[in-house]
This record gives sequence, structure tokens and C-alpha cells, in this order.
Amino acid sequence: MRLELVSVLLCSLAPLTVAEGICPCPTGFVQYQQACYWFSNIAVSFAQARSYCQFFRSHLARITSKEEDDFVRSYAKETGRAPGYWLGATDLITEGTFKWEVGDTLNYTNWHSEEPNDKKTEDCLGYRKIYDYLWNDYSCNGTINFICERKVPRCC
Ligand SMILES: [Ca+2]
Ligand SMILES: [Ca+2]
Repeated sequence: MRLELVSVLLCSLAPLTVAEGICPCPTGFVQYQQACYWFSNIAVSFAQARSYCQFFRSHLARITSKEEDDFVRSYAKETGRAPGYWLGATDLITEGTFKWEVGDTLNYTNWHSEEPNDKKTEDCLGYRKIYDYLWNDYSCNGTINFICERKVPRCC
């Protein structure tokens, strides 16, 4: 409810602050093309990260192109700088076959050269800082930061 109020308020201000036809992302989200991303400043498990994103009317980030990956990794490197960030894919259903939460396979990937290694039953996808934010499979119970994604609101 509170998020809705913020959205309504932002949209009422939008004509004064942004070009016509471009809707702002909710407060705290950063925009890239038609999506909004939120970089957490807390570290939680994969399941908790999913819940946080749902609470913010979003989902864990789903990275489907090099351009999108470049933007999100750059933001993580320059602004977030956390040791790791959950993205929204797992291989919980079939070991070794990662799928996005909505069920589609990963057509674009950017794994580190030694990943995914399933070292300690690692079934959840994330960016890892020591890999320059290339992709790693983490243990889902580990605690790292996370990135939520949602479409730009259709409010204006
Ligand atoms: Ca695995
Ligand atoms: Ca790994």
C-alpha cells in the first residue's frame, strides 16, 4: 500500500521532472531500458531474497542479454560493491541445468571460467565480487546481497 502511494506521488510529479512518456522507477530502484533494479544493502539467503523482492512487487533479477548484464554488473561494481548478489535462477529441479524462476532456460550466461562447480551443493545463481561479478553457483543457504527487478511502472 505504501509503495502504491509513492508510485502515485511520483507519477503526479513526473510531468514536471521527466520527459513525457518516460515513467520513473519506484524510489530506490535504478532504471535500465524498460526495467527497474534494486540493489540490496543487506545479505540474506536466496529464499529470503526472493521474499524481499516479492514484497517490493518485483522478482530476483533475470539477466537475459550481454547489454543488461553489462549494465547491472557495472552498477554492482561502481555503486553496490557487495561480495555477492543473488540473481533469480537455480538448478534445484535438475542438477546442472539452471533455469530462471519463471521456468525458462538461460539463453545468455556469463559464468566465471571455473563455474558452475556445484562445490557444496551449489544450486543458486549470483554475481561474485572476487570474479569481477561474473556468475557463480552459490549454496542457496549462503547469505549475500541481492538484486530485484521489475518492469518500469505503467503509470504515466
Ligand atoms: Ca548445482
Ligand atoms: Ca560455485
